[in-house]
Amino acid sequence: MKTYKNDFDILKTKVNDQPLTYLDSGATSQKPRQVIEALADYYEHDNANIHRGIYTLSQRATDHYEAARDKVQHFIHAADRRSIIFTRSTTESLNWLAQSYGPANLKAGDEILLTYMEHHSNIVPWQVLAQRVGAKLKYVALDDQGFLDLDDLKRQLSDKTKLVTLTQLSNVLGVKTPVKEVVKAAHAVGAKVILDGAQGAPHMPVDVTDLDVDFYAFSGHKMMGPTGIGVLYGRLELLDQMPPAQYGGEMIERVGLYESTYTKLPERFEAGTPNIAGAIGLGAAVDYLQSVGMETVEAHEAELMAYAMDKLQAIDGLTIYGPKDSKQHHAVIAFNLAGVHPHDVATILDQSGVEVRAGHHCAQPLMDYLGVTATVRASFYLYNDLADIDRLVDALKVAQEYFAYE
Ligand code: C6P
Repeated sequence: MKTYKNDFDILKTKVNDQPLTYLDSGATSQKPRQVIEALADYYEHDNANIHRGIYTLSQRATDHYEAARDKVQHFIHAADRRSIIFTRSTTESLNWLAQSYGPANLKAGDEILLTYMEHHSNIVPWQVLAQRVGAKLKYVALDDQGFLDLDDLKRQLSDKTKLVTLTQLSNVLGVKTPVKEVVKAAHAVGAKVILDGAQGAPHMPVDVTDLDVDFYAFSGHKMMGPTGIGVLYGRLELLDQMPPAQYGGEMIERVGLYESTYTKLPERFEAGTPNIAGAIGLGAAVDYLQSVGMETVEAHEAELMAYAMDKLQAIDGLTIYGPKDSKQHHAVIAFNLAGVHPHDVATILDQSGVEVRAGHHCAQPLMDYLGVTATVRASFYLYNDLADIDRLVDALKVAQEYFAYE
């Protein structure tokens, strides 16, 4: 298995006097040197505000920022660069849709279809919208392995459904959702589809044009980019009709004392000084991922997953949530050790330098659905290798011994 660790200096660090085994990329990924250098390079050589200055430095900063937009456009195969709006995160992208697209397009009695595996960021904004306009939220069931129940989705779709909003990859169950089938069924009743790509964009090739989704949201920090930068992709004609999400500088055409007109896409959605460095860093992350190739990223992770599933399933008293077939399970493995609280497991693992997440993973409705309050979660990325999984397994055995599991 090829190693990519050398591009990530942080992986040479120690925690608790142990070599770092980073298995929490689902929460945020590490950044390769290429991304860190792009950020430093921007601040050292090109830093200026964008779109405003007539001077050279500002033009240079603007060029880098807009080049990052082009890179993102090509990364997700959007037909038009104006469809790429820079936001702060997946969370902000989804909130903007709920606050801006929502009230302009939904009314009392309309329905929004979600799934039981959504992250809080793809639930709470819709609850607030539903309360605001009098719409109703409905949830699509999962089967006993955690896959989306397409039949249930089709049963629940009707001409009242205005939005279907779902994750591309569950941050707990590791399942992919059947996006194309969902889009086909939703469009047949005239509903729009929002895809939460927070866990999708980092791990698989994405083609929003082929998927035919109406909106796509994702975060830079989970795909080797900096924190504080995210993306909202929208179908051009939908973005064009959507009221701005925020108002202020940069997004205007002409400001009068009592009324203003707004500029064109994408600037209309980027009020104020944007996260210029963040966008440039995200562009560098896209370059990095593309230099490896998203198919290679996927294949590398599939190998890790196959190895990890085998090793974890062999541990007595360990329950894995989501499909047991490693080919159907991606990027994250959520599990529990019988008789040991997930927080205790994570604390013991930390003593061995193995960093995993424990808790509800911002998916409390899914935890309720699974009948648990919390799980441990190990999540992988390109820079992990088989030795990381061996260290996870060894540390889990230490945890079992510590808590004297029989
Ligand atoms: N999940 C996790 O550890 P932000 O925080 O805006 O970058 O991403 C929100 C988000 C939305 N959808 C899904 C499917 C997600 O997994 C996340 C973030 C992290 O699982 C932090 S809770």
